[in-house]
Order: sequence, then C-alpha cells, then structure tokens
Amino acid sequence: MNINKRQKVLLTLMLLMMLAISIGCSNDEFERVNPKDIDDPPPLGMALIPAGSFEMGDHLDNVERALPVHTVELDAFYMDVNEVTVGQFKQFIQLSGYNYEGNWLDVDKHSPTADHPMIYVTWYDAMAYSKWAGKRLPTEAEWEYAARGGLIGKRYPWADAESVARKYANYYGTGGKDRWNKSSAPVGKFKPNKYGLYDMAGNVWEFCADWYNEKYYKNSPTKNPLGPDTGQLFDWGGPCRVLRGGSWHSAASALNVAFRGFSIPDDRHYFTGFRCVSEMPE
Ligand SMILES: [Ca+2]
Repeated sequence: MNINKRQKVLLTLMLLMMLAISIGCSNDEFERVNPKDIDDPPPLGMALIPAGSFEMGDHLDNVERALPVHTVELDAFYMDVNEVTVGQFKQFIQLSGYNYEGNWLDVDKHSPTADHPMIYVTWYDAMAYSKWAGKRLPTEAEWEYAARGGLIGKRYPWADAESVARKYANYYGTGGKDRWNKSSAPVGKFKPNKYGLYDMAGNVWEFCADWYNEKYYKNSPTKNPLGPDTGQLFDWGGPCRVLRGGSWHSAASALNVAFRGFSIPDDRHYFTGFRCVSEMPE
C-alpha cells in the first residue's frame, strides 16, 4: 500500500469514527434509557417517554403562572397515547365495582361514544382508575415534558404556529380536521406529537397528580418534582389539583404546553378527563 492509499484509508476510518460519534450525540437523550427497556415494546396503548431534562415553563408569551422557566430532569416513563376513554372507564367500573357518582347523562352529552374521552371525573375518580390499571397520574412536570415531544422551548406540542392548531387539536370552534363544536372528539383523531401522544392539546383538560400552586416554579426541585406539599388557597376556595392541555371548549391560548389549569379535586366538569403513566420496568 503506498502512502496516498494509506492516508485515504486512515481518513476514511476517521470519518467513520466521527460519524459514529455524531450519531451517538444526536441520540443522547434516548441512550440514557436502559437499552434492555428499549428492546421491550411499551405496554399496549402507551409510549416510551425517554429520560432527559427540559426547560419547564413558558418561553415565549409570558404565560401567567408558568414562570420562571426552570430546568427539570425526569426519569423515563410510559404514557398513555390517548386520554382514558368512556369505554375504558366503564370497563373499570364493571370489573372493579367502583362507585362512580357522576351522571352518565352528563357524560353522554359531551362524550357520546365509548371512544370519546371520559369526562365529569373527579381527581379521585382519575386516581382510582389509574391505580386499578396498575398505573398512576402523571406529575405536572412529566405531563409538560411529554407534551413537548422533545421540542425545545416551543409553544405547542407541534411547535409554534397557531395556524396549524386544528391539525393537532380539538379546541373552541371548528375548522380543518376539527369538526367538533359542542363536544369532545373521539380520542386519537388528530396528529400525534413527536412522542406519539394524541390530544395533548385540546379535547379534554387532563388531571395531573400534583397540587396546584402558582408560585411553585420558583422553588421546584430539579429532579422528578412532585409538586407542592399542599395546594394554594384562593379567596373562593381551594386547594386544587393541576389540569393541563386545554379542552374542546378552550381558546388556543390554553393549548400552550406551559399553560397551567387547576380544579378542585372533587369537582366534575364537562371538559375534564385524564390519561395515565407508568414506571419503567426494573
Ligand atoms: Ca372544536
């Protein structure tokens, strides 16, 4: 082999090594998950949300109560790709004997089929379902991290443009794929985010596990934050649990991934549902 050939071989080897390193870097977030777990498919109906860190809070619009933007690190977890449906919730009641104290006529009015998201649930109903399903409610940080779908500092689960919102979300009014004016849509009718999650914006507000406090972001722990120990009290009452994502009855501003809603845990609303998460296997 002459010198030129040897140089070419060395150059090729170096290029291949650099390529391998750069591929490694681009997959960095995903490599933090135990490879054994990646080989296992996610549980049915769930998506893997890889371990990583993100800047939680609003980067663009000074969204009230979503500041300061702060770093949060999360372990990997699985999340339901869809909101829990009326059909799933009825199965839970049938199999567990759970005493649902809501009114099915109310549910039927805004979520008329088994494939629509369950609504008129209290936070306790959502907790009971989650436990029965061997899952739990997401923390507020997990919810926002998952909703962002790996995008950095964006406004919505699909990035920043409100002009395409109706490709991804059922919210107030109609247009494009959004044909639902006075009700939720059956789950999974819109485009998913980059983690494969549907309806993270719009359709129904989703209960999180956390108590709500508007000042929590000022002193949130960095690693796997669980929310404040108690909920904020208001002139009108409280404490409340966190709601996220906006609903079929929300303005586009509530679809913002950083937007923080809240509800008395005992209250039932036509716009409130939930989805579950679960831990990675040991
Ligand atoms: Ca709509």
